[in-house]
Amino acid sequence: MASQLRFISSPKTVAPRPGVDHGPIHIVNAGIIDQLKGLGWNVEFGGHHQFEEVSAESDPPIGKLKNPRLVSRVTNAVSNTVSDHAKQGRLVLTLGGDHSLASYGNDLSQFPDATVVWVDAHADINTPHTTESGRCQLKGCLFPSDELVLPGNIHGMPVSFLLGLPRDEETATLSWVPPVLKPNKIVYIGLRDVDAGEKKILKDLGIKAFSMHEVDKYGIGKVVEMALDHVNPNRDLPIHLSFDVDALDPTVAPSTGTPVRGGLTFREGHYICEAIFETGLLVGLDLVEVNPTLADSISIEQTVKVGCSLIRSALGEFITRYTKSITERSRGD
Ligand code: 5AB
Ligand code: MN
Ligand code: MN
Ligand code: MN
Repeated sequence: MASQLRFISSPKTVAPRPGVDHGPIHIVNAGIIDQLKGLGWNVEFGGHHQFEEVSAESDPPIGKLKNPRLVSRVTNAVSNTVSDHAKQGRLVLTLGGDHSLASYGNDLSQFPDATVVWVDAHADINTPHTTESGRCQLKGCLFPSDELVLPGNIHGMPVSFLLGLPRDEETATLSWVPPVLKPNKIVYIGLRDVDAGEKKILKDLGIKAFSMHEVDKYGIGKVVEMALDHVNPNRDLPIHLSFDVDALDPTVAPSTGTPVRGGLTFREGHYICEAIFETGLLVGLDLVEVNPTLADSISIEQTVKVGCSLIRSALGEFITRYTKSITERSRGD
């Protein structure tokens, strides 16, 4: 059966810093399709999703939510496309764009038992009520410390939508997102910039998170093992890997919208991808938040290349042993 590559452009206006919609085009131009074919995948490229620009006047905030109608339309279209391909047994790779994609919402609907491994500096579990403003420095972000991050960024909220947390008039426009995720089915790796409201949600719901502190303390091998033990103790449930490049240290992936110091090394990031592939349980993969407009050309190339190599690692580069049947089916072996 074929694997399906799905490339997503999400709109410029979603994340606080424009340009993240260009990430997928750079990753494609860097040769990811041929690279994956070289790994033995039967690749179907679904094309770039393009959406018309919507003026700020025609999409005013709902509560604090920025660009709610546009984001809703984009993510809904992406979600339906992903769903169509997942239904046909394809492993769907979604390139962002920012993390508001939430495309795996429908992907997960195809796999009710699926578990989510969310690799990120951020928890992306704000609700339209907890989202807060603050200075970059206080937010942990690397941009000039007096720069103000305004609230309402939907890329900081997808997990809360998948959990079905916000359900009121502020979120009506995004109420189509299926609440497919249970708190015990998601695990985080790489966190180091979590807002106060997010910490409370994580604590209240008992969601397991391995921050950079645990990565330092136990090493990445043990952390991945503990993370999988939590959500997938018998290693028999499908896994969706959602990888935000800002989980990596900014020295490794500088060209991203919300870089935070003290992140995963090049190898730690790749190890996570390799270990997930090795389980044979991967059913969906997102690689998001590559923003090719935020740095000099060398940093951009570095970030695009690291994005490509994370994808290759999650899809089997250097791993000859994989244990279960889901990936074998998708890989066409
Ligand atoms: B990303 C922040 N928590 O809600 C917010 O890059 C950052 O998808 C969100 O992880 C970062 O605006 C979203 C301060
Ligand atoms: Mn994210
Ligand atoms: Mn992030
Ligand atoms: Mn971001």
